[in-house]
Amino acid sequence: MAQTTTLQEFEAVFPKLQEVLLEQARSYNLPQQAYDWYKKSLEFNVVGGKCNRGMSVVDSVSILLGRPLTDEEYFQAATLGWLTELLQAFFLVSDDIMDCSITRRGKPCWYRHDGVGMIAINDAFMLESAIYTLLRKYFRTHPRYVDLMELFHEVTYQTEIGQLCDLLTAPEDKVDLDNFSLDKYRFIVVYKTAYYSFYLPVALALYLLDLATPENLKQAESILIPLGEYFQVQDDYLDNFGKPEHIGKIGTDIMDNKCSWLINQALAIVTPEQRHLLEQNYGRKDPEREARVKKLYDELSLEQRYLDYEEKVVADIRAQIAQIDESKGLKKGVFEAFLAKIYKRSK
Ligand code: GPP
Ligand code: MG
Ligand code: MG
Ligand code: MG
Repeated sequence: MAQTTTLQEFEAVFPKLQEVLLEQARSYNLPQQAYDWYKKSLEFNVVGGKCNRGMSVVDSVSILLGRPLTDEEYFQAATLGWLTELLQAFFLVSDDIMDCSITRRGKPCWYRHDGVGMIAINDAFMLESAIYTLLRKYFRTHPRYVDLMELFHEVTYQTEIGQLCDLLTAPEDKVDLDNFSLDKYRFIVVYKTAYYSFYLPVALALYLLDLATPENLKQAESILIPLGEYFQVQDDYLDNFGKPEHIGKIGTDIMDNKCSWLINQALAIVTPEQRHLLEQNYGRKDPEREARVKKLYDELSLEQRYLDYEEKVVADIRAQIAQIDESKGLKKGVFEAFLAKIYKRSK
């Protein structure tokens, strides 16, 4: 049976990649102050997360090969893993500005650090650039280099259209609960989360091993997208029901007027009076009004509704995994590993 990587092994690869990025900056004679800034941004924004996406690339490669990786194979897979973490860092630094978030990974969001502010926007762009610097450095002669590059471009676009819909369904100045629907919800989460968090790591593993075909990529997508949808439902559930000390971030979905899973569930079962309460209190930057919505969520037993949803969706996903035809280069274990990592997660 193939090994699964540890955070410690995975993190051990990053210093070498960081050095490549800093070497690039030095080759442009970046002034010392800017060089130090870039180094700090890399250290603060890229390292320190759970690295589930990055480590999934390594584990997927190992499962697809059916054996532990050599040092060289580990380095290549972990490098692609770190590229997914750079993409994630680019998204999170930007998302926290757009969502007016306070904390991330248990610390103040980058844009809220002293002297950072809107420079964080440029820092986010530089995190994105770093992906292509490293991809070129290590994979330029790989037979699937262009596929790897196009995959990052496409997944970035997909995440951006999801984020656009997420933001447009959550205007700051106009609360209109009719604007929410489960169909819109599904579009938002599939694009803003599922492609980059679930499809990307597996597609990278298939390309790295030069096993990717249009058929197996489609089949992987058909399971990974529902998995990613489930993952974002968990994120929305934890936004309200998770403990900030435990999840490392303070939920903002109610005040931000988000088309979240919880509000969509609430709207499906509210009485007219309860709907009126939501209309008066949802999407306002006021902690007292937020507390009223939270209380209604409890009265509506949304926690239990979530637990029921979780059991049902996991049973569906397990049934889909069971149907995978392993003769096309995929392995059920790739998907089982993802599911095991997120089932009943509390952060
Ligand atoms: C998660 O949504 C989605 C993203 C982080 C993608 C952002 C995309 C960009 C193009 C910037 P979320 O806001 O619910 O995440 P969290 O709860 O972690 O803030
Ligand atoms: Mg967001
Ligand atoms: Mg956010
Ligand atoms: Mg969230």
